[in-house]
Amino acid sequence: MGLPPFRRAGSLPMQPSSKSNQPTGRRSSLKNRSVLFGLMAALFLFAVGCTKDGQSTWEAFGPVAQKQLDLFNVILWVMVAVFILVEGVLVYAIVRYRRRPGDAKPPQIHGNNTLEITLTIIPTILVLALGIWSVFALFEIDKPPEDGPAPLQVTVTGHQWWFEFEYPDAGNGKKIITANEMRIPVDRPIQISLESDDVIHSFWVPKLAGKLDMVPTHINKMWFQADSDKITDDLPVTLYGQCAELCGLAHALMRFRVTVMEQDDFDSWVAAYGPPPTNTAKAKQGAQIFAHHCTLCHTIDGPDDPALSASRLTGFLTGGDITPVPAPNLTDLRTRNTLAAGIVDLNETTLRQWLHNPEDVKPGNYMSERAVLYQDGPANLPDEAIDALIGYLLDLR
Ligand code: HEC
Ligand SMILES: [Cu+2]
Repeated sequence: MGLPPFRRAGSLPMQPSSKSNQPTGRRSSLKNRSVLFGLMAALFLFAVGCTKDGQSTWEAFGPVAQKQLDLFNVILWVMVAVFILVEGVLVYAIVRYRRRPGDAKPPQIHGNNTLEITLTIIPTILVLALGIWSVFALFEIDKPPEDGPAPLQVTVTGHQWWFEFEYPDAGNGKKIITANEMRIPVDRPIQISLESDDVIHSFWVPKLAGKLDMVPTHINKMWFQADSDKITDDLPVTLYGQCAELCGLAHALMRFRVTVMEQDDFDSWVAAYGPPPTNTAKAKQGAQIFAHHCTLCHTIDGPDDPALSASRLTGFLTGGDITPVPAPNLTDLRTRNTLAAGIVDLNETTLRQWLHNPEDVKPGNYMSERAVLYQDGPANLPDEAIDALIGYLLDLR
């Protein structure tokens, strides 16, 4: 037959015998192939589905993200060019010089010094150039520029499954502890220390900087800045962040927001940070219920007392059914826009749902698991009590 031995008759679809013998099998394999193609296309669209408004890595709002994006773009496109070139030559050679029936055996050669040296030198230069440039870029974005404005310090602690933000000095020596929503002034470097109280999490705000792990017993440092000339919308602008390290049951529900504000607005927020007022009967009632049911885990009257935080953490790590756990500081809850680590918008309805049964809003969270109130599912609290709590926490009049 003139075919090499591995081409056994019937083993390839282009063999006339298989074509005439199994027409249905061929059609169904074509169908399978289109299904597969469809799935791949859907997966691709899904993968590129992060919109510009959302959590996009393709848009940089500051110098750190911009440098990383530049690096990424150059490496990506250089490699795309190399890929197209190499694959192009390969495919051309395969098609153009394929073996045809009756072809004589081609001359057998070995080695080609010029070609081998060229093909060693080009990739070496490419890899070295991109490597050296990457190292320089790393040093460049390692620390905020020294001649710029003084950085604002923020310590971010990862908890299962929410983020805690601590400003040792947010302005005029005022210390602030808040959760899940970080506020930063525009055009000012933010120096971040990353910590974790339980497992490894990862801190990621794509438009400001690449991700960095939050590791228990070890502090990782990073910085970023939001530049006003890169942000086209009016301030304040809200950016999306996300825990990027699988950290347990509710990992996918561990988001956060970064709100970029004018320095003046930031200062007003700092000045207003404090416990919700208790100047109405309802708020007083809410405060009492809060003191009774919630202060085991939550602080509401300013930054958490370090000794209390430590004892909550010990309670959490020692385990047991009903113990204190680290929980979001609720001092400024009324100034926030989201609830339970950015899962839902914060309003009366969602807060009611949360206080009625947190498990409905965020499956697996440690409030429903560990608070006495939720041991049998929904809270065992009268509606008026929940009303009073909402009025107090959100400062409703
Ligand atoms: C056993 C400890 C514990 C008790 C008691 C507790 N909570 Fe929580 N609470 C938590 C934890 C942990 C979270 C974080 C859940 C998450 O997002 O995964 C939380 C989250 C919240 C949030 C969302 C905060 C945010 O930043 O979005 C609110 C509001 C809240 N709790 C209110 C209350 C109120 C009101 C009470 C009392 C009726 C209460 N909690 C009792 C542990 C507790
Ligand atoms: Cu996490």
